[in-house]
Amino acid sequence: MPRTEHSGSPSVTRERSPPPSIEHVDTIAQAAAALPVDEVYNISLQNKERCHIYSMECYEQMYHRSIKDSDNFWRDIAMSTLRWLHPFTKVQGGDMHPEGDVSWFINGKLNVCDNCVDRWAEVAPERIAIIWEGDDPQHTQTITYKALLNRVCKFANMLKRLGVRRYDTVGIYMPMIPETIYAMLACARLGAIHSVVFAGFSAPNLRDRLIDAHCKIVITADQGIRGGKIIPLKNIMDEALKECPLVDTCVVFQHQGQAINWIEGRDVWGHEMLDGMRPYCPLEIMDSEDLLFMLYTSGSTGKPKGIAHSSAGYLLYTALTFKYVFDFHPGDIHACVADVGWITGHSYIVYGPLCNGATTVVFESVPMHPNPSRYWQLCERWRVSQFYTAPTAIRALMIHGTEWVENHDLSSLRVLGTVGEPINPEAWRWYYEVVGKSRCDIVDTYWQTETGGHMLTPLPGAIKCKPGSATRPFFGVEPVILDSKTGKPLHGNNVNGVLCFRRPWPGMMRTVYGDHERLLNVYLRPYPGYYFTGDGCVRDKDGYYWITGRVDDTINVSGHRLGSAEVEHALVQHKGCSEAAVVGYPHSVKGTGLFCFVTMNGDYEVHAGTTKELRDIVRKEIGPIATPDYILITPTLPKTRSGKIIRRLLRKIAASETDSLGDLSTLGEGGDQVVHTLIQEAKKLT
Ligand code: 6R9
Repeated sequence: MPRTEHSGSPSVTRERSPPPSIEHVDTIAQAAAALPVDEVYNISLQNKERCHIYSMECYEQMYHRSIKDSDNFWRDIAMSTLRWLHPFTKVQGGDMHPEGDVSWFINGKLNVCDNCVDRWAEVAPERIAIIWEGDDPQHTQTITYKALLNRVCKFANMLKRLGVRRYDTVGIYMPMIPETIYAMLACARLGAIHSVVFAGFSAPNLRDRLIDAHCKIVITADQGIRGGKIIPLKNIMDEALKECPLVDTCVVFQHQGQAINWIEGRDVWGHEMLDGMRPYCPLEIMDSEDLLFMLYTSGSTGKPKGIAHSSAGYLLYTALTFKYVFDFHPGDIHACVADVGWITGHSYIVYGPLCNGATTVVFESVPMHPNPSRYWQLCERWRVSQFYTAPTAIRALMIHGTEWVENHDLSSLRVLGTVGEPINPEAWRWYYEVVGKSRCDIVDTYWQTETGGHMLTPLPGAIKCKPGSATRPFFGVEPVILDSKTGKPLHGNNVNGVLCFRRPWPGMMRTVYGDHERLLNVYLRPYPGYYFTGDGCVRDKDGYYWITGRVDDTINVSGHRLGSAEVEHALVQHKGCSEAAVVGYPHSVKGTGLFCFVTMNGDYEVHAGTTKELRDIVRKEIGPIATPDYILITPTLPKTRSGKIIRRLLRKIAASETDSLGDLSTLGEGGDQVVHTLIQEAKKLT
């Protein structure tokens, strides 16, 4: 970018009597009442292994119905899974054509917070909703559904007092603490749209997201802490707010207690204000299609997109995938150790689990703090049944050996999930054998911020795994592999192309906030009639799906999607940098690392600290997740005759695949020499 001015389980016999036995429910009757009718199984603690979808035949039957009798399939599930304040009149509208705007459960009225909190507080008030474990393992909190309702209502009343009304947008820049979850649910209660910004993002990134989302109010904490390292959240917020004229209120929660700047008239202490609030707050009656939240994700261009999700469709889809993919049964303790700043946290820490009345773990720390057994301590301590993490964390832990896992009683674990990037078979096997002791199901779940919930995934008890494959489509999902050049579907097995989806599913994004054209241009127009994922994919001889990686200019670093353009834009902010091109290369822990090729202005003198300055500028502009692995300062970049950087060549050089450079004829004058020099320089660097 040029510088600019600025394995199978026993089968289930469905029985309508005795309800599940659950630790956190005081009476059996309450447990039964808490479940939708179709969930009353004869589950006992002695036989927790039984699965909802207990065989391949069962999966195929349900899958078939979800496609061939889609309206009835989704109608039944929507009616039995959610509490409606007013029933919907039509199941689904629209299709994948740009003009065919997708909608679900049309005219239905509900409140997401009611579904996630109130209905469980009514039937199982003493059940634990949230288990919080702080960065310091000594710091913990358990919050029952009754307490959750109380806190969310107080929170909602506080937001109301501060002027928040339905459809307002609320910015949330918070550490992984219970207040963050209260904030999200309080917004849902009021019909306000939340926009959570990952607390590892820098001030410029935060600013851009707050401006784009039109936030007038933001919620933050004094400081966050991860792995013992303090993150000065309020300072970063102050910096961002200097250029957010719309924001008139900043609610601050005290978490670490160190001194912070205070702007009178704008800043308010959240905990102090909450004390004065009434714990009763009526619900707003929302339409199925009202937006629940937006979450920013990187695209091929520099500007992140506010992916916006609906209320009913999103909630139903996360609830259903949570139940089936993690084979959730009442009494299970679910630990998704992602951050709520990402979609995984939204869907599988907050909305999916709580909509099922589950107990969900909110984990503030990192896998290595204070040592590499932290995850397994967490699993042992809370008797976790489902554990969900990213391949990058597994790879990082593998390096430290098996002894960190072996000292822990992991007998409560049943399902182990991964998300964010393809998992290499070696890491898969380690997860299966060392963590799961070869008796847990592994679910490699493929999905995106845009899809709301799992799209391709094994189902415990039904779909056999092949390490590295996300296996089969979830109910209602119709994957199609297209030839990237012709756009024609590739039928049958043993095909390789780009992954698209033919039919809408309830959890599909509804718009890019404030820029609906972008939804059409990025996802629906590339292959008319299909939703385009941006991922390459193989369907193997058995009909299993294997994701081969992004086919656009986004780079998946440790499961986080970054736009090469974003990183390039950050690099050219350095006063000496004239041009930058950033590509991904295979990295043993991160999956993909960032290799940056930069050229400096002729009058700039490169010195020993230049690389560090460039690296720091990226950290400052985007955040530590985007820290470049390699920066190669070069006099020129390989370009076509028309002046376009040939990224294909840079990818090869970064990956040290220089004996297969391919066609060099597009290179401009002297290009061969440029490439030769780059290869030598890259070798020296790596
Ligand atoms: C949930 C999430 C989405 C992109 C997606 C793909 C990659 C996610 C994957 C996977 C292979 C898996 N991805 N899960 N690739 N196997 N199981 O990660 O959302 O941050 O939007 O990223 O991540 O490339 O397109 P998001």
